[in-house]
Amino acid sequence: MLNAYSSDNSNNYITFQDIHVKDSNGDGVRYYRCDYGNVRRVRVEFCNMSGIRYVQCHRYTPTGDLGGDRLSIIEYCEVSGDNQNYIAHGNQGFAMGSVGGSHVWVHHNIMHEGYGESIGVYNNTSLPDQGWATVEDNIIYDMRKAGIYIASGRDTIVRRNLIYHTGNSTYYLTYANGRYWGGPGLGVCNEIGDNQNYQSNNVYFYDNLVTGCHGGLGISSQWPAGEDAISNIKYFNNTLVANNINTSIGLGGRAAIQAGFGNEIKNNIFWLYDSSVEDYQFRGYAPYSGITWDYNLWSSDPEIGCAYSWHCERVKGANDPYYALPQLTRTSGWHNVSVGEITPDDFTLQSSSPAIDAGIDVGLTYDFAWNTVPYGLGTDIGAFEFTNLDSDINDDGKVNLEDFAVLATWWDNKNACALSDWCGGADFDMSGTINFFDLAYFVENWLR
Ligand SMILES: [Ca+2]
Ligand SMILES: [Ca+2]
Ligand SMILES: [Ca+2]
Repeated sequence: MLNAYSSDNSNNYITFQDIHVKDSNGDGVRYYRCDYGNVRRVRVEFCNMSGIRYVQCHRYTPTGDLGGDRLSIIEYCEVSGDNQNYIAHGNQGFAMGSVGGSHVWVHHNIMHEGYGESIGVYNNTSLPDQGWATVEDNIIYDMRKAGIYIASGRDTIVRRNLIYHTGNSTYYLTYANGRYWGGPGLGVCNEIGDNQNYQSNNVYFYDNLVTGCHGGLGISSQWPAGEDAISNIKYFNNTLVANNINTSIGLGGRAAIQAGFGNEIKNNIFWLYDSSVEDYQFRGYAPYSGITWDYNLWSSDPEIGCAYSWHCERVKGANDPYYALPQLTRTSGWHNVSVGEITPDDFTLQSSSPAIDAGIDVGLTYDFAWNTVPYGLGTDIGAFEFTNLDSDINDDGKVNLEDFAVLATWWDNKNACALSDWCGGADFDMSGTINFFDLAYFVENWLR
C-alpha cells in the first residue's frame, strides 16, 4: 500500500501544506510515530484508506494540557471521496483522525461525501499519559458512517461542529422507518478488539449541530455489563434536528454504562421534525444507569414511540421544560437539503423559544457564536444563546429616532421587560430593564 505523503518513525516537525492529494492507494497524508506533524490547507480526495491519518503519534508525551508539548494540528483542509472503494472505507478508515496517539487539534476543516467516519479519535488511551484531542469548528456532510466518533478515547473535546446529510442517496447507510439515512452524527464507544482494555473517559461534546443523520448522539459500549467501561462523557448544549434517532445508548449491545460514572446529557435540544415517519427521540438498551439526563428540551415525550427499548422514562429530567417545539430560526425544509443550504444560523433561537433561559450552568462560558453564556436571565438550552442584539428595533432596515423612541418609552421601567418581547426588543442584554447597557449598545449602532 502506498501513501501519498507519509512521515514515519520519528521524522518530527514535518508540515504538509498547500498541496492537492488525489487517488492514493493508501492514505492521503499519514504520520506514523511522529510528533509535531501539521497538515494545513491540504485538499485530499479519492484515497483508498484514510484522508489524513496519525498513527501512534505523540506516544510518549508528558502529561499536560492541550496546547502544550508535541501538538499536531490539522486545519483548513478539505477531504472528500465519491466512491466506496476510496476514502475512509473500512476499519480505521476515516477522513481525518488519530489512532493510538494523542495531542491532536483538528479544526476548521470541511469533510464530505466519504464512506467512513469523518473524524475519528481511536484508542488514544493506550498509555497512561495519552489523550488530549480537540475537534472543533469543522463542517461535515454526507458521511456514510459517523460524523465524529470517539472510540476508546480520553480527554477529548468536540465542539462547534456542523454535521448534516443532504438528500444524496449515495451516502445513505441505512433504510429505516420508510427512509434512507446516513450514519450517526456524534458517537462515543468502547470497542472490543484492538482497543480492549482502554476506556473512553473525559469526552466532552458541546455546542454541536446535527441534522438529517440516522443517529444524533450516542454512547455505546461493547464491554460486558458490570465492567468499568465509560465514564465522564458529557453531552452539553447540542442542537439535534430531524435525525432518525435523536439520541441512543448502548447500540453496540452489552452496554456497561454503570451508576456513578459521571456521564451527563444536559441542555440539549431534541427536535423530532417529521411526524409523518417513525422517528425516535430515544433508543436505549439496559443497563445505562450511569447517565444523568436533565434540562433537555424535547419536542415530544421521549417515552412515546419508544419501541425496542427499556427504561425510556429515565431520559426525562426533573427540570426539563415542557415538551415543545424549540422554535429555531429555520422552521421547515430540514430534509433533502442542498449542499451548503444548512448553516449554523438555522439553529439559532427565535425570541419566543422555550429554550431561552431554561438550561443549567454546566461551566460553558461561550456559545457556538461566541456569545457570552449565560446571556440574559439564564443559560439557554441548545448551542446558541438568544441575544436580542438588534438595534433596528422596529425592523425597518434603519437604526434611527424611531427605534430610540421605543427604547425611551421603556427607560428605567423596573423589571418591565421580563417578557418574551423584551420591551419591544429594546432590552438588548435581556436584563429585564432598559438600562445603560441597552443605551450604549443602541448608540454604538446609531445610523448604521
Ligand atoms: Ca439566556
Ligand atoms: Ca429601525
Ligand atoms: Ca437591559
